[in-house]
Amino acid sequence: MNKQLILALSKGRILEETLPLLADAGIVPAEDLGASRKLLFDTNLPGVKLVVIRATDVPTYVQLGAADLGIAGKDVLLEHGADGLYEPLDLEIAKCRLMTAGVKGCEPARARRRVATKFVNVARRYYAEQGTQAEVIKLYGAMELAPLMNLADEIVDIVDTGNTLKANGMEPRELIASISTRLVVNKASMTMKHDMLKPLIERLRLAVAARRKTSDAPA
Ligand code: PRT
Ligand code: MG
Repeated sequence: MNKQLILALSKGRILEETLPLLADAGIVPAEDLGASRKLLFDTNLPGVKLVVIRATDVPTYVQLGAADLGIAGKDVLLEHGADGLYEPLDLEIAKCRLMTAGVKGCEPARARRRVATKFVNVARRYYAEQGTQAEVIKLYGAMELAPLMNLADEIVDIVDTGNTLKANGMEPRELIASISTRLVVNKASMTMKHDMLKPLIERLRLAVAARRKTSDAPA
């Protein structure tokens, strides 16, 4: 049977770290992803194709089977819900933290806190679990501006070094989740295309393990 596998990659920051990892795993696009406006690419492996799409669309493509597998941030997966997806592998790239943050030195005093974020589902779930009343406001970017402009008391956002918060007079408060990039697989594909998927997942698993060994090695 003439089967093919489609792997959906997240554009942007994650893509920059994904391509070297794929190369370590022996998966190489047939042409330079940046050199054309194409979105669907062949690879060196027969039957394995790549699509490069918005990070937030990756879980949707994989869930609905338009792609067999995908690479996406855990933050995006948590926000999406990611029902109907297997998550067989932590790729250990693009690590960061999903946190609450507020204006430095300010206690969140309001009985009903206003929270600005693009992670509305994660935020609602988190504040509900904490027993904190929160009005969650959806923003599409520049979350750290919201408290400064009195749009919100607090934000839920991704923090890496903390420099962005600091530069805007804010500080991180509570950790919601530690984030890294994950491999996700469509559940039906996992069964129907297991013979093709298994070796591909294994290649990636070995590449991640090899990197971990290198980074753990004494200097
Ligand atoms: O452009 P689009 O709206 O689609 O999304 P995006 O710009 O958020 O995507 P992109 O390309 O930045 O990649 C986002 C993915 O990378 C996230 O889903 C995470 O899984 C992962 N990631 C890892 C990060 C960071 N580190 C990160 N530092 N995503 C975003 N940031 C941003 C953060 O939002 C904040 O503005 O960097 C800033 C914080 O960095 P520090 O170092 O100043 O704390
Ligand atoms: Mg961006």
